[in-house]
Order: sequence, then C-alpha cells, then structure tokens
Amino acid sequence: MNAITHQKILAAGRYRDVSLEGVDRETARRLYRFMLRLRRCEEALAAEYHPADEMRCPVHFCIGQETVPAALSVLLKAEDHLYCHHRSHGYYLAKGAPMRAMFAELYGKETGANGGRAGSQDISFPAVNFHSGAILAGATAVAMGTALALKTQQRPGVVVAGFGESATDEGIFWETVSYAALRKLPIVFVCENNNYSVFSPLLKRQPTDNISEKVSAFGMKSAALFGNDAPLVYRILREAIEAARAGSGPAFVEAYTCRWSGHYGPASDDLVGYRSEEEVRAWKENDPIALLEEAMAAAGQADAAGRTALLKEIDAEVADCFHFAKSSAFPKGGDWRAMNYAAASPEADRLLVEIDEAAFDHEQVAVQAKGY
Ligand SMILES: Cc1ncc(C[n+]2csc(CCOP(=O)(O)OP(=O)(O)O)c2C)c(N)n1
Ligand SMILES: [Mg+2]
Repeated sequence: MNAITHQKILAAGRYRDVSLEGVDRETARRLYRFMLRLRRCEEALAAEYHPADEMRCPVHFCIGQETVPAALSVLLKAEDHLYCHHRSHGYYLAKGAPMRAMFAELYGKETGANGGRAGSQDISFPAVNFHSGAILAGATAVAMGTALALKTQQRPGVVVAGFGESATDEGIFWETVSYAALRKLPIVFVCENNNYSVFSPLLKRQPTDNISEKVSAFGMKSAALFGNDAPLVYRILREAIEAARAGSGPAFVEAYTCRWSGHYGPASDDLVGYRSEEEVRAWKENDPIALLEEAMAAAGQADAAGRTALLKEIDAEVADCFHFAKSSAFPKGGDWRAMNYAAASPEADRLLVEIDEAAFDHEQVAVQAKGY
C-alpha cells in the first residue's frame, strides 16, 4: 500500500504541516494569487452556467484542486509545453493563456481560444504551448511525443502532462511511462489523484491504489504527496522539473486531492451516493487556499486587507471576461479545410471534406441539453 492514501488523509483530519520553507515571499504571493484567481473565475463560471445556459459545452470545474496549476504557473517557462485532460481551466491559465479567450471559448464564440469550436475540455492555446484533450491519457502520449521531439532536435524546454488518476486505468499511459523512462525524456507527469473517475473510486478500478509505486517499477522517479499543500506541491514539482530540464529524465508526481464540485457542471452529484458528505466536508476543511493563507498570515505575508484588494482586482477581470465572451459573435462556419490544424494531411482533408456543411448549425439556435 502507498504511504499516503485517501483513507489516511481523511483519518488525519485538519492538516497542519504547511511550511513556506524553500518558497520565497514572491513565490508564495504568486501561488496564492493564482489559486484565488482560478477559484474565483471558476466559481463565477459555475454560478453563471445554469440557468442562463449560454455556455456551449460541458465544463469540468477544478475547484479544490488549485495547487498543481498554481505551482506550474510559477515553474514553467515560455519554451515549455503543457498538456492536460478535460479538467483544463487551471492548466490553461497556468501556461499564461488569456482568461478572456477561455471564457469566449466556453461560450462558443469566434473570439475563443479555438474560435469557439473546442470548448472547455479540448481547449488549446498553441501560442503558449498549451493543449488539452478529453480522451483519457491521450494527451500523455502526445506530450511524450513532444518531449521526444525536444530531445531528438536538441531544443530547450520541458514538457509537463497533467491528468487525473483515471488516466492510469488506460494502457497507453503505461506505454508512455515506459518509453519516457527508457529514453530519459524531459517530461514530468503530474497526476491529480482525486480518487474518482466520475463516480468510481480507484479501488473499484484497480486492485491496488499504489499508482506512484507502480510507476517506479517502470524505472521512473516517482513521488506521492498531500496535494492540497501548495508549497509542498511547488517544491516537489520544482525538483522534478529542474531535473528534467537538466537532462536527468522524467518523473511522476502524484498529488492527492479532492474535486469539490460534481464530475462535470456546477451542481453537486453527491446525491448519487458515490462519496459521503463527511468525505467532502473533511477535504473542504483542508481547503488549499485557506491552508496557504494561514501559513502566509503566520509569516506576516497575508492579511484580510490584502485579500480584499486582490479579490477586487480578480472580480473586475472576471466581469470583463464575461462581457467580452457574451458580446462576441458566434463563428461563421466557413471553409472546414482552412481549419485543419495540419493542412498538409491528406487523410484529415478527406475527412473534413466529407463533413456535411449543411448539417452545421450556423445560428447555434439549439442550446445544450440541461444534463450538461
Ligand atoms: C478513453 C476515455 N474513456 C472514457 C472517457 C469518459 N470519461 C471522461 S472523464 C472520465 C473520468 C476521469 O477521471 P480522472 O481521470 O480521474 O479525472 P477527474 O475527472 O477525476 O479529474 C471518464 C471516464 C474518456 N473521456 N476517455
Ligand atoms: Mg479522478
């Protein structure tokens, strides 16, 4: 069994070990600001999702899981590449992609990051080397391919692949880990282990819950840690990313955490009965933002006035993003072939030509069913 498990975290109650050791004042401020900005923007999106029903895609919120994106926002450079799964908003913002284009993408507008055609779970922003993908573990293999390209072409930079623990239910994840270890690729795999794949707990999907131990059996450095401790997540990821950058090869980091919302959409799905009220309450008592705030306050680095000023600034940005998204136009349709990311691919062109142009709802009259 793992040294750390969800059961052990819940049994331990309130976590009291946040330490700012190795995290300078400016880094702590950046981690805190990032988490607050992400939390606030997601809470605003969640509040607006229903009953307005104007967003054109399913949305997976990461409220409660802010530490990994926050650490990456400090650690990654422009030349680095970040790939992630369907719970994409934190990662998108971590790579410095604009919040306005994210909101517009969710609203299906032409000013969106992908012209309104990808939505939340397939959003990308190639200009900052950010890509997400809804196919579980799919992005891990693509990320590994990017790391292979960096290495063989001797280009600078590291690749980070972020995903939930359910990616490790997929065979391609293990092939990816094996090959990355074999070739000592400059890649860091970050698993946000929130214990659930939709409604299924990990121990109903795999015979053991020792993901990081299994990964180390493939010859890769791996670590498991309490994922709501932002400075700890930062320190461990810094070590892994610096090592990959220095040519020492890949690493796997497993951050135990909890998503506060339902699997998708703003509503709680706890009524289904797959996890208990006590479990979610216990995790909320270990709110990653509150934990960091307390440690910073104890060190004289945070206070109520600072928080109020920060929230005012963030709320103004979020309001601007809503205005931008809602007042933008829907995409016009247009030539599908021009939208082909790799226009040189004859197979992709053939598939695109076969799409029935008339079947496209140019006016976007139909609104997503409420189930999303
Ligand atoms: C290959 C594949 N199988 C099934 C799905 C359907 N699916 C979407 S999200 C999800 C659960 C994902 O759980 P996890 O990876 O742990 O991430 P979390 O949602 O917990 O953040 C599933 C099964 C999918 N997207 N891709
Ligand atoms: Mg999960």
